Amino acid sequence: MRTQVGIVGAGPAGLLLSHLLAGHGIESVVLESRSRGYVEQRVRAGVLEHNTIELLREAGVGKRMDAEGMVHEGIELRFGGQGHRIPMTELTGRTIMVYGQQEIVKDLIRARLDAGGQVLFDAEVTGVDGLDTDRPVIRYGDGRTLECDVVAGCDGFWGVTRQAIPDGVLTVAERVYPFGWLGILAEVAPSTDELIYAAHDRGFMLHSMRSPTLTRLYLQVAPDEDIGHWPDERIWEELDQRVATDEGFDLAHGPIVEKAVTPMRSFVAEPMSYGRLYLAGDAAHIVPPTGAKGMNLAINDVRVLTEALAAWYGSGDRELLEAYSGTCLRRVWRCTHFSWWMTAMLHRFPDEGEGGFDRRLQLAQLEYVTTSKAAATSLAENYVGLERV
Ligand code: RFL
Ligand code: PHB
Repeated sequence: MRTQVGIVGAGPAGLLLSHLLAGHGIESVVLESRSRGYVEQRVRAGVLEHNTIELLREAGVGKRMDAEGMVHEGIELRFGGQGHRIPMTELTGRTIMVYGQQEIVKDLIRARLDAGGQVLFDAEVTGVDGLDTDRPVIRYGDGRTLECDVVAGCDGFWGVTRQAIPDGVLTVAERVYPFGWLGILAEVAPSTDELIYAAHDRGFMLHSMRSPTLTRLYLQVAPDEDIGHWPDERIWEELDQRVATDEGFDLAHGPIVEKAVTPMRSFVAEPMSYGRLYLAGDAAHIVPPTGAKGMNLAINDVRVLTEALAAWYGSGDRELLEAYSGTCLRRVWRCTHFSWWMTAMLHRFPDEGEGGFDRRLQLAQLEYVTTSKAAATSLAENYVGLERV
């Protein structure tokens, strides 16, 4: 088989890239190791920043998002028994949307298949050859091959495309955090209208949502926490304690329909390209979820890559392709900093220094961002998403 752009991975990055390229008349094939049902049910991100919302609308895949997504104008930071609202829209003029990543994945798969696009499920990529030639070849399934002009590595952190880059080419910057998140999805109406990020003495918790009848909640736990030690009652008990306020707060409980532990890391591989391979999304960089940036970065990468490929196919101009990695990495590092900063401010760390020094700094920082307009605006403009570059 042969195509123009061979895309590895049908996550938000790979699917959106295929869709955007089709808008420029560029052909692609998406190869995905998992089944369609699996990728459509995988519960992950929930927060879309302003640029992401706009891009999905411009690309003609925003209809269900606009009908079902929940527009948010603020978030709450909760600590010391009190809630403090960050009025993001008042401070920045922008809003965010809560709409599940798997819903975007469903919308994109439908759009690709309706347009006659090729998305091959249960097609695991085992290797990529000839990246330093102008005819790279992707190997998948039982001995099949896809020949293309360019390979887009959109296969996430554990994928194979980054591994295909020869040793010594990439510089990797990494931080592994000493905790993870236990995430649940519960069939119960959200207990608040806005997200709550709680920096409790017992550890961080986050109250998010997916719909008027589905609540998404997270608890800071050990990175290697055994989910078997967390029966539903224990999860609710811990959430109740961490979300509590001095006035009292009723967290609605309901049947838990999904639970999983995710370790947390920051990871950036540079450059994001090698020969005819371009990495996008989690294949090139990972952020801890505290800043809600991972999927938004993945989407920004493929926007930049689409423009670069359209220029190259259109006029043979390689300038944007050559600038691809540098253009993306500026935003990646801004978001890596923001995600690290939010993570550091909100979680309990195993070693907090002499007399709880680090904890005192966290509380001083929380106090500052919730009382200073300048500090709150800085948080808000990063959260809703900085301007496109
Ligand atoms: P994905 O979604 O991991 O998709 C990669 C796809 O590649 C496939 N694949 C292969 N296919 C063929 N051959 C192979 N050899 C392959 N190896 C892998 C995989 O099956 C998969 O389908 O990467 P992509 O597209 O770069 O998207 C990135 C996002 O998924 C990720 O950044 C976000 O989910 C991160 N994230 C959040 N991001 C946000 O912007 N806002 C949030 O609120 C947010 N919350 C979160 C998150 C991630 C979380 N977890 C579980 C890590 C909350 C959590 C708990
Ligand atoms: C989510 O709804 O899954 C979510 C929201 C905000 C975050 C991370 C995850 O920072």
